[in-house]
Amino acid sequence: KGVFFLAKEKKEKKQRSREFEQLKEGLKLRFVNTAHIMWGRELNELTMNEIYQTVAATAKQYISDNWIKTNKTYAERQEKQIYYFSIEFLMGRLLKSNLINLGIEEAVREVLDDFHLELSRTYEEEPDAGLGNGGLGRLAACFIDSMAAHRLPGHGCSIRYQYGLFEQKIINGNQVEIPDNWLKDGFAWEYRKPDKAIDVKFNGNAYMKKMDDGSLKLVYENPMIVMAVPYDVPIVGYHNNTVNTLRLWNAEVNRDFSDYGMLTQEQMRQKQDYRTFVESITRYLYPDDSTYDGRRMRLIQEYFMTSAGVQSIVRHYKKSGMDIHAFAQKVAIHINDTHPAVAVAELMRILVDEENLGWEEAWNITRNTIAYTNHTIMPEALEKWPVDMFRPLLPRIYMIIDEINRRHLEEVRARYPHHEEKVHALSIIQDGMVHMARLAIVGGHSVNGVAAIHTEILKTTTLHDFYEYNPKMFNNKTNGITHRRWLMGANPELDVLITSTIGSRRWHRHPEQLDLLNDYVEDKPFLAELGKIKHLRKEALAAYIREHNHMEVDPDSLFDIQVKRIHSYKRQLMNVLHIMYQYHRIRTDRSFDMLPTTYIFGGKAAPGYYIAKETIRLINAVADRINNDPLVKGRIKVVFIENFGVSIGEIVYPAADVSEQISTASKEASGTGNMKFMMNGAITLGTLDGANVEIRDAVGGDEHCVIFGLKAEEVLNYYATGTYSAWAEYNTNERVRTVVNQLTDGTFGNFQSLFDYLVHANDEFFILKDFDAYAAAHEEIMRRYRDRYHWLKSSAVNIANSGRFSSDRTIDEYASEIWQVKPVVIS
Ligand code: 4GP
Repeated sequence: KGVFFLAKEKKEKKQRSREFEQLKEGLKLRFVNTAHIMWGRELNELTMNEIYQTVAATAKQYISDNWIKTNKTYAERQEKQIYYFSIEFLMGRLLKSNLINLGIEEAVREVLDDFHLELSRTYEEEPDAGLGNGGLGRLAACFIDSMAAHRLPGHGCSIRYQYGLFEQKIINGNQVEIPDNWLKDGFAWEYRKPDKAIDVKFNGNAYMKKMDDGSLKLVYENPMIVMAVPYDVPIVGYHNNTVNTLRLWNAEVNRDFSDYGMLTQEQMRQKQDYRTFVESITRYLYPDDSTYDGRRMRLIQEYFMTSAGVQSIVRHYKKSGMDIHAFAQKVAIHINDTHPAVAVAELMRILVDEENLGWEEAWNITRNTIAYTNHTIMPEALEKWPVDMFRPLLPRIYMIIDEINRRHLEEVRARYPHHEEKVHALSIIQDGMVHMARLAIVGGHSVNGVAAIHTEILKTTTLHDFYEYNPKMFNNKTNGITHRRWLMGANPELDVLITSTIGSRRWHRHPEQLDLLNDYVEDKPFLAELGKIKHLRKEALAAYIREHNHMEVDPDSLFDIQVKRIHSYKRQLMNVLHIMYQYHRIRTDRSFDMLPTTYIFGGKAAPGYYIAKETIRLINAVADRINNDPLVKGRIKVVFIENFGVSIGEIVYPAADVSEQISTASKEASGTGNMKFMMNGAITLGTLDGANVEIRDAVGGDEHCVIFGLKAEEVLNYYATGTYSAWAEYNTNERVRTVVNQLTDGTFGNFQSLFDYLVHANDEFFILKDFDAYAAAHEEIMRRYRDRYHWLKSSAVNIANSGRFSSDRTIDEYASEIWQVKPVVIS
């Protein structure tokens, strides 16, 4: 039997290598042809960027075959489709992940090799599609990857911003924002579809007119029409022929717009104003929200993409011959946070005004179609729009929301007679504001949080009244990340080690099978290899830092990393205060045995967020002082990595020994960076917040992570009772006082701003309160790191139990519990 098996295996191998050679031949032909067609020159005359574009165009030929097949199959089979609406999609680069998903990365590498070209260098040429800012946008990108991987007919809908989030530079220690002109060399993956453009209407006058026969007819006069042109991006499934679509909308002037011909000066001016306005709609991600016009522009963007998206779904649905009455059985619309919440009113508008359905039926369809995810309990992110802004801009949509609310409140009053407080709390329009989360909840059939603790907080606190009103619609879907990008793509050596250790590649498709590694977490040869790979990744990050920060860091030191948006609740400030404390100890306590540590930070601060920008300035001031102090002798290094984003993250996450997840408990809805670190073998140093709670469960408790600090109930209780005093903390805790005083005593410059924020503005996020516990947690990390065997074991335990944090698992839960959608095989 053994001999038979071996022979069979040999045959298969041979067969595979024959197929591989054929694939290479085909690729080579297409690659050379494509280069000639695109550039009209010989390969050896092309720049690196041109080579990149040629490789992308070659890959697109493999993608488009499957894209056509996929769309055809979906149309023929009339399967239910999912549309994931998100104002951000933080995609990063696509070439590498597309090649991995197509299963041709190795072949492309070898073909390029034959021409003395390096595939990895072509990767570097691709700009990050920075169509997002943080967690919510990256989650959307992981989700469409997982939907395609699991053969789910799921598509994205968003905006084609001309400028992504700004590019961050650090100049003299300060964040400077540079426009991110990511489209300047074109975007290789998009397909403009002008024939599929949609009109979106703003402004004008909408009212019901009484007709002669007594009936009411909607009149919408003088709307301003903006043309939404879709740019489609193919989303490639992993080794499965599925290619879904991310549709990005671009705002353009109306199709019969012309500013030629006989025009008066006044007409000319109007035309120009119109053009200027239209062209500004999709120019920037995050228009400046410190001004009224900036905030209004954000609302315009929200309606623009939502209206275009919903209209195009209905049009496509009808074109494929399906019955509008069955819409909710065939379409799921998911709204990622409240930005696309106007989808509720927009779908109602289409069903009632254009499809002539009765209100009741339209309402049932709408509610059964739409579902909403909440991503944060931070009050500033729960969107509300002043009626005075909303109504003139979207007159018909406002009428509809008003009617939705009127009917909704009738029900509320029937449920809670004589309880006007409840009516207030549940009203979509309240005190002159339109509450978007409330619209999303009332107009949908599901509300979910993004980690178990977050969902509980939504139920008990943030959305408590809605939970009481309709408990059944609340559910939890703990976030996940695509292991294809964040492990297989970012850490190929670790991929190989895992596969050869468990003897199978099956975990690529079934990441929960990473748990087979649990059999090896005490296996010394395996741990030795794991240690080597971590070192390799640390060397790669050190090389990046050498190139970009012009400084040396020691890959043998512990790499302690915090990368994420800079925000007070994420407490980068606590991290840097603790480094200041360690520095103080080095200077004052000769017996202090500091484990050589490299502290690495990265993240952008919102341009108008003063405390966040001061925190960046402090990190850089501390880095400057400590890195140049001979007394420290390299025992501490502090690095701030500029312009953190998806591609830099792919270098950073695999290199971490320690993952800093130190948000004030209750504030971080989930976090997803924590999962990327864990999957690459870092140990979590964190609070019991967001998904940290589930990470701790997954690794079996405190032996393989270090948890510290206030619990969510304690934090919420402090807020409720107002009993926390930062001033008292400052005065009674000597360690805290020593460090905080250094903010203004000139050791690092003057940071009165941060001093006041902590001591006089009462330290909203309990940095002083948690400081001692945080310092103790660092001691514990140092103790553990010195025991190499146990450290590596912990690292292995983290990897082995990270499978549940793959977005494949999350997406399966959405598909079966919220969307009721099944996979469709594309043959
Ligand atoms: C983020 C949350 O802050 C983060 O905890 C979560 O992991 C992520 O969404 C995905 O669910 N929220 C945002 C935002 O990005 O803009 O509110």
